[in-house]
Amino acid sequence: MSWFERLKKGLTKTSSKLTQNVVAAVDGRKLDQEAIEQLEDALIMSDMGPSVAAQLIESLDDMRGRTVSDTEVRERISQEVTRILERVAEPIDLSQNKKPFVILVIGVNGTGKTTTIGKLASALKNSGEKVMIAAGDTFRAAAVEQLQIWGERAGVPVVTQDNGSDAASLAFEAIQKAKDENIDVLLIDTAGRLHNKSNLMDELKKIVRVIKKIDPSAPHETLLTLDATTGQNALSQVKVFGEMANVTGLALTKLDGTAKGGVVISLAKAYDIPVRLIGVGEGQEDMQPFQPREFARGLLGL
Ligand SMILES: Nc1nc2c(ncn2[C@@H]2O[C@H](COP(=O)(O)OP(=O)(O)O)[C@@H](O)[C@H]2O)c(=O)[nH]1
Ligand SMILES: [Mg+2]
Repeated sequence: MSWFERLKKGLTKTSSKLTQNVVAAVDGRKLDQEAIEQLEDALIMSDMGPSVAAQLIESLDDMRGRTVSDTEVRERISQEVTRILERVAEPIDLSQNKKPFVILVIGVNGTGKTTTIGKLASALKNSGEKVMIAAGDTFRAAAVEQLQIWGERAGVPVVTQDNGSDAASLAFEAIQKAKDENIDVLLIDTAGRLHNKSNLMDELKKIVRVIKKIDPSAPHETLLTLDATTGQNALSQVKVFGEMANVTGLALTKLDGTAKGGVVISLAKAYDIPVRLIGVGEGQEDMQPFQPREFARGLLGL
């Protein structure tokens, strides 16, 4: 399967519902006010949010009063979606001459931090980088094991400490080790507990402080993972984590498991944070760089 096919397949839940609703709205009749309103509802239902939906509807202005096919409408919407997404589509820039390039991965529990690290480790290794992983979720033994499995699969070393040890001290050890071993990219996993905000905030800040002791310019990327199945909820997570850390990129996971894929557009419009990666499945291959046109076309089932 080509990566576009994989992407398209991953977005099926959103695209089939969206296409069905677009067809129902425009099917063989004039694009009148009623059809427009029905279209707007369809867009909002895919979790794009009202402001994006309004912008997309505006892009159909010259079609009003005409009889148009659902494909024409989907093509037009996908063009406008592409325009919105282009602003935030920026891959992680590894060419900054940092060694190791430190990527800190943060986010609410279950949003896909560990999985994203595993997938990213494979992809980076395959592109020739020397990669190391730090198992910074030191609270759960299962989390460390999960990461070790990903590490083995990718052929990437995983730095661990005893269960319950201090995440910051692990990060410190890992970055030192990465320096000694001439590692190109160090991926640091973290524990995520939103219900314990002040604790989490303190721990994250401590991790960052400790990393900076070794390299003041690190972390070079702070990646926030967001579970797309939570829809508009993801927006508030960006806000909360943005207050705790300097979030430099987003990874949207589980797009395959939801009809709420429109949330990516909502995020792009609300925040100017680059979307680095999207997850469309649980496998090693199911993580892709974010490409706006392909994403938009996949989302609209084109
Ligand atoms: N379907 C699907 N499942 C995913 C994706 N990313 C992560 N998961 C699953 O979501 C669950 C939680 O992921 P995990 O990486 O452990 O989250 P963490 O708690 O943030 O580290 C696991 O069962 C993963 O396999 C994705 O893109 N698609
Ligand atoms: Mg985890």
